[in-house]
Amino acid sequence: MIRDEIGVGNVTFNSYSSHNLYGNYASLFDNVDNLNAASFHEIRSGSPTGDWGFGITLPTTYNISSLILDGRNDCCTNRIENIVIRLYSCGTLVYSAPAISSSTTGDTTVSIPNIRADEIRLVVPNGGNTGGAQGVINFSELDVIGSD
Ligand SMILES: [Ca+2]
Ligand SMILES: [Ca+2]
Repeated sequence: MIRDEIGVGNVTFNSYSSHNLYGNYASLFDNVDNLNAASFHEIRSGSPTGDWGFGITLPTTYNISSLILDGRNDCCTNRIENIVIRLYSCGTLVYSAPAISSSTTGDTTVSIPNIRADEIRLVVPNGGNTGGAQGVINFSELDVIGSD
Protein backbone atom coordinates (compact mmCIF):
# COMPACT_ATOMS: atom_id res chain seq x y z
CA MET A 1 0.00 0.00 0.00
CA ILE A 2 2.67 2.55 0.98
CA ARG A 3 5.14 1.63 -1.76
CA ASP A 4 2.67 1.21 -4.62
CA GLU A 5 -0.36 3.37 -3.79
CA ILE A 6 0.28 6.07 -1.18
CA GLY A 7 3.94 6.70 -1.98
CA VAL A 8 6.70 6.78 0.61
CA GLY A 9 6.97 10.56 0.19
CA ASN A 10 3.40 10.98 1.41
CA VAL A 11 3.84 9.32 4.80
CA THR A 12 5.65 10.64 7.89
CA PHE A 13 8.06 8.63 10.02
CA ASN A 14 8.61 9.14 13.73
CA SER A 15 11.02 7.57 16.17
CA TYR A 16 9.83 6.70 19.67
CA SER A 17 12.63 6.48 22.27
CA SER A 18 14.90 5.40 19.41
CA HIS A 19 16.76 6.64 16.37
CA ASN A 20 17.20 5.52 12.79
CA LEU A 21 20.64 4.33 11.63
CA TYR A 22 22.09 2.74 8.45
CA GLY A 23 19.22 2.05 6.03
CA ASN A 24 16.70 4.89 6.22
CA TYR A 25 12.93 4.63 6.39
CA ALA A 26 12.61 4.74 2.61
CA SER A 27 14.75 1.57 2.43
CA LEU A 28 11.78 -0.33 3.87
CA PHE A 29 9.82 0.51 0.72
CA ASP A 30 12.43 0.39 -2.07
CA ASN A 31 11.51 -3.13 -3.20
CA VAL A 32 15.05 -4.30 -2.36
CA ASP A 33 15.89 -7.05 0.15
CA ASN A 34 18.69 -4.90 1.59
CA LEU A 35 21.76 -6.41 3.29
CA ASN A 36 24.28 -5.24 5.88
CA ALA A 37 24.37 -1.49 6.54
CA ALA A 38 21.97 -0.85 3.67
CA SER A 39 19.22 -2.50 5.70
CA PHE A 40 16.89 -0.50 7.93
CA HIS A 41 17.94 -0.19 11.58
CA GLU A 42 16.04 1.48 14.40
CA ILE A 43 18.16 1.66 17.57
CA ARG A 44 16.76 1.98 21.09
CA SER A 45 17.82 5.25 22.75
CA GLY A 46 18.68 5.34 26.45
CA SER A 47 16.71 3.11 28.83
CA PRO A 48 13.03 3.65 28.04
CA THR A 49 10.41 1.95 30.21
CA GLY A 50 7.64 2.11 27.61
CA ASP A 51 7.37 1.43 23.89
CA TRP A 52 10.37 2.14 21.68
CA GLY A 53 10.48 1.86 17.93
CA PHE A 54 9.00 3.81 15.05
CA GLY A 55 5.74 4.92 13.56
CA ILE A 56 4.41 5.57 10.07
CA THR A 57 1.72 8.22 9.81
CA LEU A 58 -0.53 7.83 6.77
CA PRO A 59 -2.10 10.82 4.98
CA THR A 60 -5.59 9.62 5.97
CA THR A 61 -7.16 6.56 7.58
CA TYR A 62 -7.03 3.19 5.84
CA ASN A 63 -8.31 -0.30 6.66
CA ILE A 64 -5.18 -2.26 7.56
CA SER A 65 -5.31 -6.03 7.04
CA SER A 66 -1.70 -7.18 7.37
CA LEU A 67 1.95 -6.21 7.57
CA ILE A 68 4.68 -8.29 5.93
CA LEU A 69 8.24 -7.91 7.22
CA ASP A 70 11.02 -9.25 4.99
CA GLY A 71 14.04 -10.35 7.04
CA ARG A 72 17.66 -9.78 6.06
CA ASN A 73 19.16 -12.61 4.02
CA ASP A 74 22.66 -12.25 5.48
CA CYS A 75 22.14 -12.29 9.26
CA CYS A 76 20.20 -10.94 12.21
CA THR A 77 16.74 -12.10 11.21
CA ASN A 78 15.81 -12.30 14.91
CA ARG A 79 15.85 -8.51 15.15
CA ILE A 80 12.12 -8.43 14.44
CA GLU A 81 11.22 -10.76 17.33
CA ASN A 82 9.20 -9.13 20.12
CA ILE A 83 7.96 -6.34 17.86
CA VAL A 84 4.35 -5.40 18.55
CA ILE A 85 2.41 -3.69 15.77
CA ARG A 86 0.08 -1.06 17.17
CA LEU A 87 -2.48 0.89 15.17
CA TYR A 88 -3.65 4.38 16.07
CA SER A 89 -6.50 6.52 14.83
CA CYS A 90 -6.28 10.26 15.54
CA GLY A 91 -3.75 9.51 18.27
CA THR A 92 -5.84 6.85 20.00
CA LEU A 93 -4.61 3.25 20.20
CA VAL A 94 -7.15 1.08 18.38
CA TYR A 95 -5.32 -2.26 17.97
CA SER A 96 -2.25 -4.16 19.20
CA ALA A 97 -1.15 -7.35 17.46
CA PRO A 98 0.45 -10.25 19.33
CA ALA A 99 4.24 -9.83 19.52
CA ILE A 100 6.24 -11.37 16.68
CA SER A 101 7.71 -14.57 18.12
CA SER A 102 9.73 -16.03 15.24
CA SER A 103 11.59 -14.78 12.20
CA THR A 104 13.03 -15.81 8.88
CA THR A 105 15.15 -14.46 6.05
CA GLY A 106 11.89 -14.32 4.09
CA ASP A 107 8.49 -12.92 4.90
CA THR A 108 6.90 -12.75 8.33
CA THR A 109 3.21 -11.86 8.02
CA VAL A 110 1.25 -10.27 10.85
CA SER A 111 -2.48 -10.48 10.16
CA ILE A 112 -4.65 -7.60 11.32
CA PRO A 113 -8.47 -7.75 11.39
CA ASN A 114 -9.09 -4.88 8.95
CA ILE A 115 -8.58 -2.09 11.45
CA ARG A 116 -9.10 1.54 10.41
CA ALA A 117 -6.05 3.59 11.38
CA ASP A 118 -3.86 6.50 10.35
CA GLU A 119 -0.67 5.53 12.19
CA ILE A 120 1.15 2.20 12.27
CA ARG A 121 3.76 1.74 14.98
CA LEU A 122 6.29 -1.08 15.16
CA VAL A 123 7.48 -1.05 18.76
CA VAL A 124 9.04 -3.16 21.47
CA PRO A 125 7.04 -2.75 24.70
CA ASN A 126 8.42 -1.99 28.15
CA GLY A 127 11.86 -0.98 26.92
CA GLY A 128 12.51 -4.62 26.00
CA ASN A 129 14.87 -6.32 23.58
CA THR A 130 14.40 -7.80 20.17
CA GLY A 131 15.72 -11.34 19.55
CA GLY A 132 19.25 -12.04 20.71
CA ALA A 133 18.82 -9.52 23.56
CA GLN A 134 19.41 -6.59 21.29
CA GLY A 135 18.06 -3.05 21.30
CA VAL A 136 17.70 -2.90 17.55
CA ILE A 137 14.88 -3.39 15.09
CA ASN A 138 16.42 -4.48 11.78
CA PHE A 139 14.84 -5.86 8.60
CA SER A 140 14.80 -5.20 4.88
CA GLU A 141 11.37 -4.48 3.48
CA LEU A 142 7.87 -3.73 4.77
CA ASP A 143 4.60 -4.30 2.95
CA VAL A 144 1.48 -2.74 4.43
CA ILE A 145 -1.67 -4.37 3.07
CA GLY A 146 -4.92 -2.45 3.32
CA SER A 147 -7.58 -0.52 1.49
CA ASP A 148 -9.25 2.88 1.45
CA1 LIG B 1 14.80 -11.37 2.87
CA1 LIG C 1 14.17 -2.58 1.25
